[in-house]
Amino acid sequence: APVSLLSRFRGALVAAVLGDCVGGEFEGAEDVPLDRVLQHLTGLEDETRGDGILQYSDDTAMTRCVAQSLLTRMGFDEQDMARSFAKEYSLAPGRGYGSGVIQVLRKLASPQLSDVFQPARAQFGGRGSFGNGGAMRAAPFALAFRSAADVRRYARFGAMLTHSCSLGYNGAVLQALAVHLSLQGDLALPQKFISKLISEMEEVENDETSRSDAKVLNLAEFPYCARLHRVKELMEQNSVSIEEVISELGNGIAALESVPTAIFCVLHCLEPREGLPERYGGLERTIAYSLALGGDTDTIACMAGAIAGAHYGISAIPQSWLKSCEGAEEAEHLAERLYKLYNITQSEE
Ligand code: R7I
Ligand code: MG
Ligand code: MG
Repeated sequence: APVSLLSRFRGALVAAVLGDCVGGEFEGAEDVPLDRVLQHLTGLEDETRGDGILQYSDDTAMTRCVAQSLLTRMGFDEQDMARSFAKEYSLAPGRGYGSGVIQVLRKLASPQLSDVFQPARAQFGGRGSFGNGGAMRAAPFALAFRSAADVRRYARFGAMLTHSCSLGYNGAVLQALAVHLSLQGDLALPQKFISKLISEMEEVENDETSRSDAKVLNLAEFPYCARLHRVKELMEQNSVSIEEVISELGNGIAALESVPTAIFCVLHCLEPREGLPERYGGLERTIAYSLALGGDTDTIACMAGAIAGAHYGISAIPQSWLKSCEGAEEAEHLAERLYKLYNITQSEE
Protein backbone atom coordinates (compact mmCIF):
# COMPACT_ATOMS: atom_id res chain seq x y z
CA ALA A 1 0.00 0.00 0.00
CA PRO A 2 1.24 3.52 -0.66
CA VAL A 3 2.60 5.31 2.38
CA SER A 4 0.50 8.30 3.41
CA LEU A 5 2.13 11.65 4.03
CA LEU A 6 1.02 11.58 7.67
CA SER A 7 2.67 8.18 8.11
CA ARG A 8 5.85 9.59 6.57
CA PHE A 9 5.80 12.55 8.98
CA ARG A 10 5.40 10.25 11.96
CA GLY A 11 7.99 7.83 10.62
CA ALA A 12 10.56 10.61 10.18
CA LEU A 13 10.43 11.96 13.72
CA VAL A 14 9.92 8.63 15.45
CA ALA A 15 12.71 6.79 13.60
CA ALA A 16 15.02 9.70 14.39
CA VAL A 17 14.37 9.14 18.10
CA LEU A 18 14.82 5.40 17.57
CA GLY A 19 18.22 5.93 15.94
CA ASP A 20 19.32 8.23 18.74
CA CYS A 21 18.14 5.88 21.49
CA VAL A 22 19.50 2.62 20.07
CA GLY A 23 22.64 4.30 18.76
CA GLY A 24 23.61 5.63 22.17
CA GLU A 25 24.85 2.18 23.11
CA PHE A 26 27.72 2.33 20.59
CA GLU A 27 28.53 6.06 20.39
CA GLY A 28 32.27 6.52 20.08
CA ALA A 29 33.02 2.82 19.64
CA GLU A 30 35.54 2.21 16.90
CA ASP A 31 34.73 -1.32 16.01
CA VAL A 32 31.16 -2.51 16.27
CA PRO A 33 30.70 -6.12 15.10
CA LEU A 34 27.35 -6.66 13.37
CA ASP A 35 26.66 -9.50 15.83
CA ARG A 36 26.67 -7.08 18.72
CA VAL A 37 24.35 -4.69 16.89
CA LEU A 38 21.86 -7.45 16.13
CA GLN A 39 22.05 -8.71 19.70
CA HIS A 40 21.34 -5.22 21.00
CA LEU A 41 18.35 -4.85 18.66
CA THR A 42 16.98 -8.33 19.40
CA GLY A 43 17.22 -7.51 23.10
CA LEU A 44 14.59 -4.82 22.54
CA GLU A 45 12.03 -7.54 21.75
CA ASP A 46 12.29 -8.84 25.31
CA GLU A 47 8.99 -7.83 26.89
CA THR A 48 10.27 -8.11 30.43
CA ARG A 49 12.34 -4.99 29.88
CA GLY A 50 10.68 -1.73 30.82
CA ASP A 51 9.15 0.76 28.42
CA GLY A 52 11.38 3.68 27.47
CA ILE A 53 14.44 1.91 28.77
CA LEU A 54 16.73 3.55 26.23
CA GLN A 55 17.17 7.24 26.91
CA TYR A 56 17.44 9.81 24.18
CA SER A 57 20.35 12.23 23.94
CA ASP A 58 20.95 15.81 22.79
CA ASP A 59 20.01 14.81 19.22
CA THR A 60 16.39 14.23 20.24
CA ALA A 61 16.33 16.93 22.93
CA MET A 62 17.25 19.59 20.35
CA THR A 63 15.02 18.13 17.62
CA ARG A 64 12.08 18.49 20.01
CA CYS A 65 13.03 22.13 20.62
CA VAL A 66 13.11 22.79 16.87
CA ALA A 67 9.73 21.13 16.33
CA GLN A 68 8.11 22.84 19.29
CA SER A 69 9.40 26.25 18.29
CA LEU A 70 8.27 25.86 14.66
CA LEU A 71 4.84 24.86 15.97
CA THR A 72 4.31 27.58 18.55
CA ARG A 73 5.62 30.32 16.25
CA MET A 74 4.01 28.72 13.17
CA GLY A 75 7.31 29.20 11.38
CA PHE A 76 10.92 30.06 12.12
CA ASP A 77 11.61 32.49 14.95
CA GLU A 78 15.29 32.57 15.90
CA GLN A 79 14.70 34.20 19.30
CA ASP A 80 12.18 31.58 20.33
CA MET A 81 14.26 28.66 19.05
CA ALA A 82 17.38 29.96 20.79
CA ARG A 83 15.47 30.31 24.07
CA SER A 84 14.07 26.84 23.65
CA PHE A 85 17.58 25.33 23.22
CA ALA A 86 18.89 27.24 26.23
CA LYS A 87 15.99 26.21 28.43
CA GLU A 88 16.18 22.57 27.43
CA TYR A 89 19.90 22.53 28.17
CA SER A 90 19.48 24.16 31.58
CA LEU A 91 16.78 21.65 32.55
CA ALA A 92 18.66 18.56 31.33
CA PRO A 93 22.35 19.32 30.77
CA GLY A 94 23.35 15.66 30.96
CA ARG A 95 22.08 14.54 27.56
CA GLY A 96 25.52 14.15 26.04
CA TYR A 97 25.92 17.50 24.30
CA GLY A 98 29.08 18.25 22.31
CA SER A 99 31.79 19.76 24.46
CA GLY A 100 31.91 23.03 22.52
CA VAL A 101 28.21 23.71 22.07
CA ILE A 102 27.46 23.87 25.78
CA GLN A 103 29.19 27.27 25.90
CA VAL A 104 26.79 28.52 23.25
CA LEU A 105 23.80 27.11 25.09
CA ARG A 106 24.86 28.84 28.29
CA LYS A 107 25.23 32.18 26.51
CA LEU A 108 21.87 31.77 24.79
CA ALA A 109 20.26 31.66 28.23
CA SER A 110 21.27 35.25 28.95
CA PRO A 111 18.33 37.66 28.79
CA GLN A 112 20.73 40.50 27.81
CA LEU A 113 21.74 38.76 24.58
CA SER A 114 20.47 40.76 21.59
CA ASP A 115 22.02 38.87 18.66
CA VAL A 116 21.18 35.19 19.14
CA PHE A 117 23.61 34.18 16.38
CA GLN A 118 26.56 35.82 18.11
CA PRO A 119 27.49 33.06 20.63
CA ALA A 120 27.79 30.49 17.80
CA ARG A 121 30.10 32.82 15.86
CA ALA A 122 32.52 32.99 18.80
CA GLN A 123 33.13 29.21 18.73
CA PHE A 124 36.43 27.65 17.75
CA GLY A 125 38.45 30.80 17.41
CA GLY A 126 35.73 32.70 15.58
CA ARG A 127 35.15 30.30 12.69
CA GLY A 128 32.27 28.50 14.35
CA SER A 129 31.60 24.81 14.88
CA PHE A 130 31.58 22.27 12.04
CA GLY A 131 30.09 19.61 14.32
CA ASN A 132 26.97 17.70 13.31
CA GLY A 133 24.79 19.26 16.03
CA GLY A 134 22.95 21.43 13.52
CA ALA A 135 22.31 18.50 11.17
CA MET A 136 21.16 16.06 13.86
CA ARG A 137 18.14 18.28 14.66
CA ALA A 138 17.32 19.40 11.09
CA ALA A 139 14.47 17.00 10.23
CA PRO A 140 11.57 19.15 11.52
CA PHE A 141 12.39 21.88 8.99
CA ALA A 142 11.39 19.48 6.23
CA LEU A 143 8.08 18.86 8.02
CA ALA A 144 7.33 22.54 8.52
CA PHE A 145 8.09 24.02 5.09
CA ARG A 146 6.80 22.85 1.76
CA SER A 147 9.27 24.31 -0.71
CA ALA A 148 12.89 23.17 -1.00
CA ALA A 149 13.92 26.84 -0.93
CA ASP A 150 12.27 27.37 2.48
CA VAL A 151 13.67 24.10 3.83
CA ARG A 152 17.13 25.25 2.78
CA ARG A 153 16.76 28.76 4.17
CA TYR A 154 15.38 27.87 7.59
CA ALA A 155 17.43 24.73 8.19
CA ARG A 156 20.44 26.96 7.65
CA PHE A 157 19.34 29.65 10.11
CA GLY A 158 18.22 27.06 12.63
CA ALA A 159 21.67 25.45 12.56
CA MET A 160 23.47 28.80 12.73
CA LEU A 161 22.14 29.33 16.25
CA THR A 162 24.88 26.95 17.37
CA HIS A 163 26.95 26.15 14.25
CA SER A 164 28.19 29.16 12.34
CA CYS A 165 30.84 27.40 10.23
CA SER A 166 29.47 26.70 6.74
CA LEU A 167 30.44 23.03 7.07
CA GLY A 168 28.16 22.87 10.12
CA TYR A 169 25.09 24.61 8.69
CA ASN A 170 25.44 23.22 5.17
CA GLY A 171 25.34 19.75 6.71
CA ALA A 172 22.03 20.70 8.32
CA VAL A 173 20.72 21.93 4.97
CA LEU A 174 21.71 18.64 3.32
CA GLN A 175 20.03 16.57 6.04
CA ALA A 176 16.82 18.63 5.86
CA LEU A 177 16.76 18.37 2.06
CA ALA A 178 17.23 14.60 2.23
CA VAL A 179 14.20 14.34 4.55
CA HIS A 180 12.27 16.73 2.28
CA LEU A 181 12.88 14.58 -0.82
CA SER A 182 12.17 11.38 1.09
CA LEU A 183 8.79 12.75 2.23
CA GLN A 184 7.93 13.31 -1.45
CA GLY A 185 8.64 9.65 -2.19
CA ASP A 186 11.83 10.39 -4.09
CA LEU A 187 13.70 7.41 -2.63
CA ALA A 188 11.70 5.24 -5.04
CA LEU A 189 14.32 6.31 -7.58
CA PRO A 190 17.62 6.23 -5.65
CA GLN A 191 19.83 7.50 -8.48
CA LYS A 192 17.55 10.44 -9.05
CA PHE A 193 17.41 11.11 -5.32
CA ILE A 194 21.18 11.43 -5.01
CA SER A 195 21.43 13.48 -8.21
CA LYS A 196 18.85 15.93 -6.91
CA LEU A 197 20.75 16.30 -3.65
CA ILE A 198 23.96 16.95 -5.56
CA SER A 199 22.40 19.66 -7.69
CA GLU A 200 20.81 21.30 -4.64
CA MET A 201 24.16 21.26 -2.82
CA GLU A 202 25.96 22.67 -5.86
CA GLU A 203 23.90 25.81 -5.33
CA VAL A 204 24.21 25.74 -1.54
CA GLU A 205 27.99 25.42 -1.58
CA ASN A 206 28.48 27.93 -4.35
CA ASP A 207 28.87 30.95 -2.10
CA GLU A 208 31.90 32.85 -0.94
CA THR A 209 31.82 31.72 2.68
CA SER A 210 31.43 28.03 1.85
CA ARG A 211 34.20 28.24 -0.73
CA SER A 212 36.62 30.00 1.59
CA ASP A 213 35.83 27.71 4.56
CA ALA A 214 36.58 24.68 2.38
CA LYS A 215 39.90 26.23 1.42
CA VAL A 216 40.86 27.22 4.97
CA LEU A 217 39.97 23.76 6.27
CA ASN A 218 41.95 22.13 3.46
CA LEU A 219 38.94 20.35 2.00
CA ALA A 220 37.93 19.67 -1.59
CA GLU A 221 36.01 22.42 -3.39
CA PHE A 222 32.29 21.90 -2.76
CA PRO A 223 33.00 19.38 0.02
CA TYR A 224 29.44 18.07 0.41
CA CYS A 225 29.06 17.60 -3.33
CA ALA A 226 32.35 15.72 -3.39
CA ARG A 227 31.11 13.35 -0.67
CA LEU A 228 27.77 12.88 -2.39
CA HIS A 229 29.60 11.88 -5.56
CA ARG A 230 31.38 9.24 -3.46
CA VAL A 231 28.01 8.07 -2.18
CA LYS A 232 26.94 7.68 -5.79
CA GLU A 233 30.06 5.68 -6.63
CA LEU A 234 29.57 3.39 -3.64
CA MET A 235 25.97 2.82 -4.75
CA GLU A 236 27.21 1.62 -8.12
CA GLN A 237 29.67 -0.84 -6.60
CA ASN A 238 28.75 -4.53 -6.40
CA SER A 239 29.84 -4.88 -2.82
CA VAL A 240 30.88 -2.33 -0.24
CA SER A 241 32.70 -3.06 3.00
CA ILE A 242 32.11 -1.20 6.25
CA GLU A 243 35.78 -0.16 6.18
CA GLU A 244 35.32 1.41 2.77
CA VAL A 245 32.28 3.38 3.91
CA ILE A 246 34.17 4.69 6.91
CA SER A 247 37.24 5.67 4.92
CA GLU A 248 35.32 7.19 1.98
CA LEU A 249 32.55 8.96 3.93
CA GLY A 250 33.53 8.99 7.59
CA ASN A 251 31.63 8.20 10.79
CA GLY A 252 32.69 11.14 12.91
CA ILE A 253 31.23 14.03 14.85
CA ALA A 254 31.88 16.58 12.06
CA ALA A 255 28.83 17.20 9.89
CA LEU A 256 30.86 16.48 6.76
CA GLU A 257 31.85 13.10 8.17
CA SER A 258 28.35 12.03 9.12
CA VAL A 259 25.54 13.55 7.02
CA PRO A 260 26.59 11.99 3.67
CA THR A 261 27.24 8.77 5.62
CA ALA A 262 23.69 8.75 6.99
CA ILE A 263 22.34 9.30 3.48
CA PHE A 264 24.44 6.39 2.23
CA CYS A 265 23.10 4.12 4.99
CA VAL A 266 19.54 4.75 3.81
CA LEU A 267 20.34 4.20 0.13
CA HIS A 268 22.42 1.09 0.78
CA CYS A 269 19.68 -0.49 2.87
CA LEU A 270 16.88 0.00 0.35
CA GLU A 271 17.73 -3.59 -0.65
CA PRO A 272 18.38 -6.68 1.49
CA ARG A 273 22.04 -6.91 2.47
CA GLU A 274 24.29 -9.77 3.45
CA GLY A 275 24.69 -10.10 7.19
CA LEU A 276 21.38 -8.41 8.00
CA PRO A 277 18.43 -10.64 8.97
CA GLU A 278 16.06 -11.52 6.12
CA ARG A 279 13.07 -10.72 8.29
CA TYR A 280 14.23 -7.10 8.55
CA GLY A 281 12.51 -4.49 6.43
CA GLY A 282 14.36 -1.49 5.01
CA LEU A 283 13.98 0.69 8.06
CA GLU A 284 15.31 -1.98 10.41
CA ARG A 285 18.22 -2.58 8.04
CA THR A 286 19.01 1.12 7.94
CA ILE A 287 19.16 1.44 11.72
CA ALA A 288 21.21 -1.74 12.18
CA TYR A 289 23.64 -0.78 9.42
CA SER A 290 24.13 2.72 10.82
CA LEU A 291 25.12 1.29 14.19
CA ALA A 292 27.54 -1.17 12.61
CA LEU A 293 29.60 1.74 11.25
CA GLY A 294 30.61 2.75 14.77
CA GLY A 295 31.77 6.27 15.53
CA ASP A 296 29.00 8.81 16.06
CA THR A 297 26.34 6.10 16.01
CA ASP A 298 23.50 7.89 17.81
CA THR A 299 23.69 10.82 15.41
CA ILE A 300 24.23 8.86 12.20
CA ALA A 301 21.36 6.52 13.11
CA CYS A 302 19.20 9.50 14.11
CA MET A 303 19.75 11.23 10.75
CA ALA A 304 19.45 8.02 8.72
CA GLY A 305 16.34 7.20 10.77
CA ALA A 306 14.68 10.50 9.88
CA ILE A 307 15.32 10.01 6.15
CA ALA A 308 14.32 6.33 6.19
CA GLY A 309 11.27 6.97 8.39
CA ALA A 310 10.05 9.58 5.91
CA HIS A 311 10.30 6.95 3.18
CA TYR A 312 8.87 3.82 4.84
CA GLY A 313 6.41 5.49 7.20
CA ILE A 314 5.57 4.79 10.83
CA SER A 315 4.31 1.23 10.34
CA ALA A 316 7.79 0.07 9.30
CA ILE A 317 9.05 0.59 12.85
CA PRO A 318 8.73 -2.49 15.08
CA GLN A 319 6.46 -1.85 18.08
CA SER A 320 8.92 -3.42 20.50
CA TRP A 321 11.71 -1.12 19.29
CA LEU A 322 9.45 1.87 19.65
CA LYS A 323 8.38 0.96 23.16
CA SER A 324 11.98 0.78 24.28
CA CYS A 325 12.68 4.40 23.35
CA GLU A 326 12.14 7.33 25.64
CA GLY A 327 10.38 10.12 23.75
CA ALA A 328 8.96 8.08 20.87
CA GLU A 329 5.36 8.96 21.69
CA GLU A 330 6.16 12.63 22.03
CA ALA A 331 7.87 12.54 18.63
CA GLU A 332 4.77 11.03 17.06
CA HIS A 333 2.64 13.73 18.60
CA LEU A 334 4.93 16.49 17.32
CA ALA A 335 4.84 14.92 13.85
CA GLU A 336 1.05 14.98 13.85
CA ARG A 337 1.00 18.62 14.83
CA LEU A 338 3.58 19.51 12.18
CA TYR A 339 1.45 17.68 9.62
CA LYS A 340 -1.49 19.91 10.48
CA LEU A 341 0.66 23.02 10.21
CA TYR A 342 1.99 21.81 6.86
CA ASN A 343 -1.53 21.42 5.53
CA ILE A 344 -2.63 24.84 6.78
CA THR A 345 0.27 26.55 5.01
CA GLN A 346 -0.64 24.60 1.88
CA SER A 347 -4.17 25.97 1.75
CA GLU A 348 -2.89 29.51 2.26
CA GLU A 349 -0.59 29.34 -0.76
O1 R7I B 1 28.09 19.68 16.95
P1 R7I B 1 27.71 19.51 18.36
O2 R7I B 1 26.40 19.95 18.80
O3 R7I B 1 27.92 17.98 18.76
C1 R7I B 1 27.01 17.04 18.34
C2 R7I B 1 27.50 15.70 18.73
C3 R7I B 1 26.57 14.60 18.36
O4 R7I B 1 27.31 13.43 18.11
C4 R7I B 1 25.74 14.42 19.59
O5 R7I B 1 25.19 13.12 19.67
C5 R7I B 1 26.71 14.73 20.72
O6 R7I B 1 27.42 13.62 21.15
O7 R7I B 1 27.63 15.65 20.16
O8 R7I B 1 28.79 20.14 19.35
P2 R7I B 1 30.11 20.97 19.07
O9 R7I B 1 30.77 21.04 20.40
O10 R7I B 1 29.81 22.24 18.37
O11 R7I B 1 30.96 20.07 18.08
C6 R7I B 1 31.26 18.74 18.42
C7 R7I B 1 32.77 18.52 18.42
O12 R7I B 1 33.28 18.67 17.10
C8 R7I B 1 33.55 19.53 19.24
O13 R7I B 1 33.53 19.22 20.61
C9 R7I B 1 34.92 19.43 18.61
O14 R7I B 1 35.60 18.29 19.09
C10 R7I B 1 34.59 19.21 17.15
N1 R7I B 1 34.61 20.49 16.40
C11 R7I B 1 35.71 21.17 16.10
N2 R7I B 1 37.00 20.93 16.38
C12 R7I B 1 37.90 21.82 15.93
N3 R7I B 1 37.55 22.92 15.21
C13 R7I B 1 33.57 21.14 15.89
N4 R7I B 1 33.98 22.27 15.26
C14 R7I B 1 35.29 22.32 15.37
C15 R7I B 1 36.28 23.23 14.90
O15 R7I B 1 36.01 24.25 14.22
MG1 MG C 1 23.74 12.59 21.09
MG1 MG D 1 26.25 11.71 18.51
